[in-house]
Amino acid sequence: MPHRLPPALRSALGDLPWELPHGFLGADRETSDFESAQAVILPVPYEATTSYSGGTRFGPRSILEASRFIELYDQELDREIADVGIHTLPALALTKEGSTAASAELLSAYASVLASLGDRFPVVLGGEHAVSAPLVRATAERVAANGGGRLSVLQLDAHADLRDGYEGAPFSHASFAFRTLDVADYVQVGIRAVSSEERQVMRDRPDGVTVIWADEMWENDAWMDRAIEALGETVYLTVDVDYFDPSLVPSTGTPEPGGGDWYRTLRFLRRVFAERKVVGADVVELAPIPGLHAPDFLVAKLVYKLIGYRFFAGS
Ligand SMILES: [Mn+2]
Repeated sequence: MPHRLPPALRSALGDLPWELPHGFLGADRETSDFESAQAVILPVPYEATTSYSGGTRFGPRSILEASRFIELYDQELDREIADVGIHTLPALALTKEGSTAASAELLSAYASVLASLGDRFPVVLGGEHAVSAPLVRATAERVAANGGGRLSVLQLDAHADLRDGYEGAPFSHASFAFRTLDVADYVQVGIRAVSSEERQVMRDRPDGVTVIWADEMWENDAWMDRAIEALGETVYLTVDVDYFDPSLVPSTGTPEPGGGDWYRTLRFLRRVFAERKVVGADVVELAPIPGLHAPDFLVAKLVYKLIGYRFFAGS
């Protein structure tokens, strides 16, 4: 379908086999139109403070590219999730004048995006995890302004990101959660690499930070109840892809052995979406490895599942 062709060319060239567009799912204009879309993808390929190995700025592009090859029919939910309409915004290129300026820019940009979305479900594709601090803050402020109470953040991650700044940068990928403890409570799942200081932050704030250690997840499913009970009514979901075992997703800056697998994670997330109101999500820290497509595809499919669960988790 020649969705992006100018009208003047459509009649003459409309039957040619044009490549799919490069937005999420390669969706054509009819199914991805902003007005009718119920979900919106915002790529934020921001990378400044990655500590080990880089490449997260290529994450959004690889996720979008891989998403073009996802089967639209979802066997678990028995429907084409894409029918909800998924619109992909242009990528937001944040300022390079330091992480503090970039964070402020994203806070104000995302607040404006949220104000224009209405009830649409936003999913941000990072970029490094530093982007989640302004996303959480803007979401928390909007939820509070609408009388929704205090925001809970569900963080799937190998790391707690509870450092009070890292290598001189207050808005670092390693401190996004600490930076937002004033506006949100955290439930952190899959954690398996923390500093002594972060462990102390967890001990000092038992109500503000609930931790599900990765090794607990492999014993039985009791952690799922504990995690969901700790979540308030309104939830923001942030997925650092290093949450997954690196045998599934080696394409990330600081991989840690252990962590989440595919089906257990989906089972948990479906319950979260069914039992709580999830108002937004981000998926960050994919640093694609050229030629290794499976992790990119996993992350793209995860994003598709999140959108599916948002609208059909209880069905
Ligand atoms: Mn992490």
